[in-house]
Order: sequence, then structure tokens, then C-alpha cells
Amino acid sequence: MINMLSDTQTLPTEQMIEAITKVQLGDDVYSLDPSTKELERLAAEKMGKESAMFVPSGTMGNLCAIMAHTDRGDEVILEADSHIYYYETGGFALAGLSPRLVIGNKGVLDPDAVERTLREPNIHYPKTSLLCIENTHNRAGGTITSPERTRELCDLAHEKGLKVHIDGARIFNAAVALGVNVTDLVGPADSVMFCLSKGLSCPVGSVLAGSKEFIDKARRVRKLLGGGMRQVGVLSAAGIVALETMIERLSEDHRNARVLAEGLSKLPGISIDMTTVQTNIVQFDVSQLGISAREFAALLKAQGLLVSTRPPTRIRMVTNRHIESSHVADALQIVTQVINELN
Ligand code: TLP
Repeated sequence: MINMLSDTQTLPTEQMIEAITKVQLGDDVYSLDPSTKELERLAAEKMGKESAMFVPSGTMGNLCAIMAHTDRGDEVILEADSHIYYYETGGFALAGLSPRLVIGNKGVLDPDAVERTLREPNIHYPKTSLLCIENTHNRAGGTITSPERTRELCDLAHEKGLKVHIDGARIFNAAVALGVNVTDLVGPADSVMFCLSKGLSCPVGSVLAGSKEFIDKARRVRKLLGGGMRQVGVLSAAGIVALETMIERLSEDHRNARVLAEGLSKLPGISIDMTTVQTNIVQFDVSQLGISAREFAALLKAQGLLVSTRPPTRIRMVTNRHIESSHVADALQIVTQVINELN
């Protein structure tokens, strides 16, 4: 099987497994787990933030962030197709928040559009206290919000009294693709969550970073959500290896995604917006083939290619460290064969 379901499919590297077996452990709820402390120190340093906290998932990291930044009843501004809104089981509702959606341009928010949603304080309106940015943007196909745009959005939000959280599940993909330091992408924001368990190949885990005061608050929220973990060094040990060894190689995933997208763009019946192919995600539409995404994915699976669907008619393929250029060629051959059999 060629598995392009997601970069979450990556397995730990040998170096990670070795680190996991040798790690010294303690109870992290009592702040006694040395490698978790080291991972959090390293992550905070990489993000240019005061403090950081390990969390079991990106979803929990985002929820800890939004709950630590807001009060019940507040309004949160989200991109309309954002992961937090779309795929996190409405966690903001648990926090008693109301979402205000702004449609971005291929996932990238426009400061003018955000400004138009902001209202003067008035007894009829909820207090708008948080803006979330997703970088890279998953449902838009791995698109990047630039450092300049991030700065503009953060300046606007701060001027209006809002905090800014970045869902940076794949922030290192954005930094590597742009050839910038990750701090250029997260510096102006109040908090960032990034995932260790995607392209960086860890089995489990994400990190939330921000000011010390914010992380202290988020730690209480993590405990509330049941995310206080004990000998979690077995996971943090892999996270340290990820931050030390797995970032730069993401460019290979980007190169493979580009080759894949170029190949797909030449196939009949496939419609792909090449401008969205900026990192390791490739999305395309199969409606011209007169078939649904689910049916198309089932045909690919029968030939040995796993992809995810964006119903009703879009397919997503994600490159990761287990996908080599020969797999890209094989995947293209499978897609071609399925299309030929449809005609
Ligand atoms: N994304 C997963 C699925 O949930 C769709 C994937 O396969 O892409 N933010 C963004 C932008 C994400 O893409 C994801 C995961 C998360 C947050 C949540 O991370 P986890 O899965 O660790 O809760």
C-alpha cells in the first residue's frame, strides 16, 4: 500500500525509538519528568516564546489555547474552513465560545475582511477576544500565511484588543518552504500550537507555546481536559529528536508533493489548483470524471493507494517521509489507470 492519507501516518525513526528506550522518567504532573521539561524548553526556544507545554494532540493544544485566551461567552474569529472550526468536534462550544467565520483567500485571512467583522463595543454584542490563524492551512491544501501577512493580522488584532493564536500544526512546513526562521511566522502571535506527530514523525504529541503567564493558565486547562500526563517522557524523548533532526528534511516532502501535483495536473478529468501546492499537501477535484471523491478513493485503494477525501468531490494526498519519489511515480500510475478504467 502507498499510504498518502496524511503525514500523521509517519512512524518514529530509529533514533526516536532508541531515545524512548533510554529516557529517564518522572511524573510530569508533578513537574518531575526531565525530558518533557527539556522538550518544552527546546520548543519555547525554537518558537521564540517564554514557555511551552507538551500536549497529547493538536486538538487539545488548540482547545487549551482558546480556553486560556478567552472567557465564556466570548467570540472567536476563525477562518471558515479552519481545522479548529471544521475538524475539532466543535470544542469551542465546550469552552462556551461563539465562532465568527471569515472566508480567507485559499486559507489566508485578509486583514480588511477581519476588520469588517469587528464591531464597536455594544451591550448587544459578544466580546470578541481571539483571532485564530492556521498555518499551513489544511483544507486549503497546505497553503502558507506569510510572515508579512501574519504581522498585519496580529497588529490589527492587538490594536483592537484581541489575542492571536496560530494553529501551526504544520508551521515547520511553512518555515521550510519559505526558507525563513519559524520565529518570523509566530513572533507577532500570542500563542502557537505545532504538531510533532505529523511530518516530524513522532508517534504522539504536539506543543503549545506562548508567554509564561499564558502557559501557566493553559496548564490548568490541560489538566481540566484530562491531559495531565505522568511518565510522558516516553513521548517527549521522541519529540526532542524530532526538533533536532526532522525539520529540514520536510523540503523532500514538498518536492515530492510538487512532482505529484504536476503529474496529476496532466491527467484528464482532474482539476487541480497548482497555486495551492506550496508544502506537502496535494488536493484535487474529480467532479469532471462524474464520480464522487469517496468512490474515486475506493477505486484507488483497490489498486493499493490510500488517499483521504474532501467530500463531495475533492481528494487529498499528503507526502511524508515514507513516500519516496518512486512511490510518487507509482501513485501517478495508479491514478492514471483508475481514470482510464472509468472511460
Ligand atoms: N489534521 C489531521 C486530521 O485531523 C484531518 C490531518 O490528517 O491532516 N490543526 C491542523 C491544521 C491539523 O491538520 C490537525 C490534524 C490538527 C490541528 C489536530 O491535530 P491532532 O490530530 O493531533 O489532534
